[in-house]
Order: sequence, then structure tokens, then C-alpha cells
Amino acid sequence: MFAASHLFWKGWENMRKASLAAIASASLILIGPHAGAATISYEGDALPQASTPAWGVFLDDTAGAGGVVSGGILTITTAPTQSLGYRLFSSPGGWDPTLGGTDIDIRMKVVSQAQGAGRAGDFLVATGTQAWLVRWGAARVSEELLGGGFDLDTTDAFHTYRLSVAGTEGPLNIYVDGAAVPSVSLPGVDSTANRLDFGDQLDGDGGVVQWDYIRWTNNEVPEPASLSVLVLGGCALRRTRRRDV
Ligand SMILES: [Ca+2]
Ligand SMILES: [Ca+2]
Repeated sequence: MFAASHLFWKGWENMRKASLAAIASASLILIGPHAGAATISYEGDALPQASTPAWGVFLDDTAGAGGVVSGGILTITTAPTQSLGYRLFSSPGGWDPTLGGTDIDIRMKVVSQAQGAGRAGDFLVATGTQAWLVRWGAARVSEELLGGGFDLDTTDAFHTYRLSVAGTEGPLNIYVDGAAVPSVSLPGVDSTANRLDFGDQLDGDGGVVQWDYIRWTNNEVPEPASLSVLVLGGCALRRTRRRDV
């Protein structure tokens, strides 16, 4: 008798888990990346120009110092008189203004800032209407075009920087290592550029910077219809849970 009821209970339990999983996966489909979302990553497994998609080398006066890939890390070495930049999306632009916003996760480390250099490396975010140029020094993260930034030891370890742009107009919020609150929130400057650039793009900057990955996601705003279905899905999930208690 015990075995039979135990079996029945296990069967019910499995069915309940299956239906919960079905509801959960249906909800995930709704809130996950939509067909219109675009995701691109550079993982440091090859030089940017040899990766998929291939980045253009738009600045290279490093005279051989340049970029070196090892163990999934791209290391860029520049003297203050040298520069090296990699570019994606210059034509056509990659930023879809009909999509809702963008997160760019960058895991990187400043190994050293060259003597006399302003900063060591940088990243340009340009949405087609606004642009930001984020720069990393050994002790500060800043924005070049309007100013603003925050102090941080960028040399002690790899840090993950999330550059999050609301829509195409901004502001740009920078989150460090998954923090809930941005370290800085910056308005952009007007720009028709539509691209991503990274490396050492500025005269006067230089040093050794290691880039582990760059992951770019252009998100679609969920449509109101999808949202209402999502809310219904959430209610169903709650009701199911309540019945179980
Ligand atoms: Ca430079
Ligand atoms: Ca990597």
C-alpha cells in the first residue's frame, strides 16, 4: 500500500515538475532574446581581424608591438606615441534604433599604464545618434567626450565592465563586476557614427591592456502583447505553486 501510494506520489510529483518546467520555459522564451535581438562576442581566441565577425584594424602605428593573443586573452601593448584600434560595424552600422537598448560586457585588465600616458586603453560606443568614449587608466575609468568617470584600481585583477545604453540616446551606465548600481551615468555627445571601437585609439594613451572578452547585445523591447502573455504565465505559475502549498 505504501509502495503504491509512494509510486502515485512520485508520478504526480514528476507531472507537476514537468508542467512547472513547461511554464517556466514558455516564460523564458518570452523574456529571452527575441528574433530582433543581436548578440556578438569577441572572446580573445584569435586576433580581432581573424575572428568572426572580423573587426577592422583602423589604427595601427605600433610598429609590430600591437596585439598578441594567448590563452583566450588579447594583449595590446602601445607606447604613448603609438595607437592600435579595432572597429566593428563601420558600414553598415550595427545599432538598430528600433531595438530597446544595449549591454556591452567587457572583461579586461590594465596591466600597466605607460609612463606619461593619459590612459592605457579605451572603448568607443556609437549608436548612430550618440557616442561615448570610455577610457581605462591604471587608477581611473573615465569618459573622453564629455568628461566624468570614477576612480578604480584597474590593475589588481580582471574586472567586468557592463556598458549599458538605454535606447540609442543613453545615458550610458557603467557597472563594475555585476554591481546593481552603476559606477557612473553619462550623457552622450551627438554623433552619427554607428560602431564599436576598442584598443588604444588616442595619441598620448599607452600601456599594456588585456582583453578577455567583449559581448554585445542589442535588445528588443518586449511588445505589449508579449508582456501580457508573460504576466498571465507568471500568474499561472503562482497559482500552481499556491496549490502545492
Ligand atoms: Ca596611443
Ligand atoms: Ca577570453
